[in-house]
Amino acid sequence: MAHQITDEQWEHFWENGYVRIGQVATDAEFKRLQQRMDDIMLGNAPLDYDKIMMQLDREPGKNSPGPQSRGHKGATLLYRKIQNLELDPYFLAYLQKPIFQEVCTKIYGEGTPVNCFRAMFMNKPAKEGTYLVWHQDRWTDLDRDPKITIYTALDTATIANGCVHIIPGSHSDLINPSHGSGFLTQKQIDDIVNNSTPEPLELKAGEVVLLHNWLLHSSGTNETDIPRRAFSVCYMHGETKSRHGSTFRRVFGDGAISVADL
Ligand SMILES: O=C(O)CCC(=O)C(=O)O
Repeated sequence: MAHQITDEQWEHFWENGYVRIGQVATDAEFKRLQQRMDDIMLGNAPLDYDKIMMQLDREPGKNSPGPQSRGHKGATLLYRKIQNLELDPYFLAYLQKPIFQEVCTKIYGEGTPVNCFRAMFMNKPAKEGTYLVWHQDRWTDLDRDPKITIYTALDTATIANGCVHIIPGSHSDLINPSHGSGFLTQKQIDDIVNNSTPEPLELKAGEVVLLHNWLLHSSGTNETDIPRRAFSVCYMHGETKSRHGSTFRRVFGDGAISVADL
């Protein structure tokens, strides 16, 4: 099959740690994803919610996000994060698009099995949202770092509604090589971020961007009446092991799950 991502786009990715690839879904598919996300939050999707990790943007009565745990937390659009969306047929079909397989092949090599580390909704509800501190996407329990995240804006993302900010080129340095967690300390933020030129990653609704997992990024809160919803999928080498015994679903290669399995 002809490649859908050009050499120039790959050059941009390797040099800067990210690249925009435009909208890859049809308008009808994309509208379905937007609608499905709201249906999931409102409890109207025919899903086994006990398998879906759902976190409210504000814990009732508190000024901080709720716990990250499985199960529906109420019919509201005020969720911050929802994971395990590979269990939803619409999101699974989307994250298994051939263009995303092409990306994973480029990153992990021809024939390498690929698992979904996480298929995640990240939301800054209208007039709400939680600041996300500068970090690289790394996890202490994995025996190797996943390298690629594919991020789709479900709404137009602007500075005002809390778009992601990035530091282009920062993927070439691993900030905390020994401990494996991606979050920066305040001192590292002072030393690294405040001496760099972060850029807002403003996106059109539907636009897709490839993010190197080591690219430093953060995001703010939403000052507007427009929600800032996004779907972010981190693809990992299929042989990656979790020291905690977590298991991950194969999405490309032999034994990959399909919508019919759900
Ligand atoms: O959407 C956001 O605000 C942040 C998302 C993020 O950190 C990620 O996708 O890795």
